[in-house]
Amino acid sequence: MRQSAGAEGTQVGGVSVVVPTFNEAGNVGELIRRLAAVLDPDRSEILIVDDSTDDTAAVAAVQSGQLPHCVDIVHRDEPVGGLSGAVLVGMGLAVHEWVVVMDGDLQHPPEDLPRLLAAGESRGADIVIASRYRDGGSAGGLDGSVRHLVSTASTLLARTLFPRRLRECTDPMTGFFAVRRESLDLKAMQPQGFKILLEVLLRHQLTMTEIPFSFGVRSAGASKATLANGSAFLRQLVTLRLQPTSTVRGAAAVEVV
Ligand SMILES: Nc1nc2c(ncn2[C@@H]2O[C@H](COP(=O)(O)OP(=O)(O)O)[C@@H](O)[C@H]2O)c(=O)[nH]1
Ligand SMILES: [Mg+2]
Repeated sequence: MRQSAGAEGTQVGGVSVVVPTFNEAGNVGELIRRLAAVLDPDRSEILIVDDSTDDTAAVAAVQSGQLPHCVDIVHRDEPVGGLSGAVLVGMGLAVHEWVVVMDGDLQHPPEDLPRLLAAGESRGADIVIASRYRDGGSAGGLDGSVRHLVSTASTLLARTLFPRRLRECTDPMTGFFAVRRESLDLKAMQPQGFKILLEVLLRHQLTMTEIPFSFGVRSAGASKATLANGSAFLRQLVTLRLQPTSTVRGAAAVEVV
């Protein structure tokens, strides 16, 4: 990653930003605009992998047309693997050194990207996890006490089932992270449901680090999380527990900003 001074301040390069979208027409334009402000147009790309039934792809195309940045909009008529499947498609298309995965509803602030990548570079990590539960972070944008409870309980469950691998990972449920593209083995992943980070962490040997971040309030539209996602998460945990997974090489070396 290199930083350069763009018209709007410091811009980062060497990064492919993967955004899964499902009916985010009210958010995707602002997301692309705010991402563009922190990305060097010559050394970055935004990959929108869209399964929408609304005009998310059209809105994204209009916004992209006003920018010098490389924005690819992949619309899937036959979505396979839901959110996680979409992220996998994006990872497969990515060309830059770092792959950032983030949501399309602005709950993951684009302005945190430079900090995410700087942590990976300065600490020599393969993956940087943006954590809501690290000191200085916040899960305030979770919608209501039930969502807070589900998030806390599922985090606890995952860390209990993988005590060694996830010992130093405070937020294995987050959808906001940066991973070095070359450290990914896409064929090793079997995505299902919402929790792609678990697949990334448990099926690879990665040195990881975390930064705290504040999970914002969804900007427009409604959450796509359903009870079915909850049961997919439980199936995913069982599958990962029963299958041999890789050892996280640097799990003990987590640092915090
Ligand atoms: N491509 C794709 N994106 C999805 C799908 N389901 C959810 N998303 C996107 O994944 C991100 C997280 O979903 P969201 O509904 O905000 O989940 P929450 O933050 O847990 O409430 C958002 O950008 C959604 O648009 C899906 O089936 N396919
Ligand atoms: Mg959301």
